[in-house]
Amino acid sequence: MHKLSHFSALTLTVPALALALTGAALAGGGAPAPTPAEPAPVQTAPVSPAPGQPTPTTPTTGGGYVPSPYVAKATLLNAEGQIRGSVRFSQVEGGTRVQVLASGLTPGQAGMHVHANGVCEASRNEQTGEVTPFGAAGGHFDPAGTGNHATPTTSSLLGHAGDLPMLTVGEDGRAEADFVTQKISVNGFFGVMGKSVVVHAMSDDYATDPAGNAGARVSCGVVTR
Ligand SMILES: [Cu+2]
Repeated sequence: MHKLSHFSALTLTVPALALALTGAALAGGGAPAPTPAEPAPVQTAPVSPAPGQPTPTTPTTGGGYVPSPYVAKATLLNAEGQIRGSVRFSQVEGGTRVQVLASGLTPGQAGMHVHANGVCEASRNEQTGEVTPFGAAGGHFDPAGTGNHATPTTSSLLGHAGDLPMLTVGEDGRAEADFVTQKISVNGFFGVMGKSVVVHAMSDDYATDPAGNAGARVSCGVVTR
């Protein structure tokens, strides 16, 4: 790890990313190749637990918020555009804390994922004409390109980073969740900022590609500052 202050590390990140992008665009073009940049190595908490470290299930700071600039939120809307909950992401010791309050869901277990696009519009299949609510949110957030729908504790290098634990929905259609995960961060390579959160109608089997057989997209929220 380079001994950089937070300030200099931050200022280096954007040029490094720009170099990486330029390098990708110019690949094969004969231009001088910039030093390959690893994906956003600074600013974020480790995504994977250190070897031998248990996965924490609660924040280590007494359950309160940890003061941090690394906070993001999403307002969940249903397909009619009505507010149906909120999701808060905060960088805490041990990972990213995710706090969910949701309503208007199908009682039982409901799959919940970070999806790749920060858009909650419907999509339309050009061939069949079929409209998918929140289809524009795309597939599961998978920055490592694993193509693998997996469990909420699978490393994001081996499965979708966006595969979050299911919500448990009461008979009143409401759900609450509060957990810490190491699969995602607020910003950076595994960052949820600018992505979306989608809650589904059915349970997630944590296995079936691409989306765990979790059924229709019931609510969606774009993750913003
Ligand atoms: Cu999903």
